Amino acid sequence: MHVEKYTKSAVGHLLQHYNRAANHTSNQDIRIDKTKFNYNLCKRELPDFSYYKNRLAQVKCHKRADVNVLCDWIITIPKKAFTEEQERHFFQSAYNFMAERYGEKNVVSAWVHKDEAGQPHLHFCFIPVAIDKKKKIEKVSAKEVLTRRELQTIHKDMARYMEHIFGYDIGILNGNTIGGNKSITELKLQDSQRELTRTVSEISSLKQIKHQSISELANAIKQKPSLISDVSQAMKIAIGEQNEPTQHFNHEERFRSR
Ligand SMILES: [Mn+2]
Repeated sequence: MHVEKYTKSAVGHLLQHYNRAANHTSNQDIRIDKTKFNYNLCKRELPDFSYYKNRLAQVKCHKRADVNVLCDWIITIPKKAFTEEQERHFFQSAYNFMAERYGEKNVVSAWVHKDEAGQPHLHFCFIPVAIDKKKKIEKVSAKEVLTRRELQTIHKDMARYMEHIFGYDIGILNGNTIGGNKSITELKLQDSQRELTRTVSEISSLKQIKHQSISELANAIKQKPSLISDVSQAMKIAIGEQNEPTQHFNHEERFRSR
């Protein structure tokens, strides 16, 4: 099991990726004939994105674009012979454990993917809500929810919980290297999302580039993902975070644009 954190700009796309509402016919890693076997353990009346927006509106959240508003614990079923019923029991138990730990109302979706290469796995997606001790209000803070201590203890706690449920040590995998609990596409998607978010926020801080140029850039990146690092580097040079040998950068410009 391992966790990923995402900013607002990634959420819409991610939720569609989890529930397979996005078009995945071109994705080689997803076997679309098996998509019908996926299921969501989080039953809501509202669609996931609406629920996410509603819940987010109930808690304090900084407006900054780099705030992590969604976390995803990916829990892979161990490579053992499980019946369909045992598998469901495993994921339902994992869901119960996580919902108890992070608050049921913070759960946005909990899809079990059975249509990817590797083992079936659960994407336990939630808004990281902590209590502001001073103000006594709920606030979004991945930092305070997923502390170092939390990351050190959750694996052990979950293993103990599962042992209690199943009567023996089920052997929960730690980390994302064993068993391939994540498709390469997912990993790539995350990297691109992260880079793109960074690049786009850097671009918007420049303000000189019109909206259309951003769409064009996004399109270009979609077609050639390797562009991202070039663009990102170019942006760093442009806003003065990185030097280049023939620097003709105008510092006034930098301050005016912020
Ligand atoms: Mn998946």
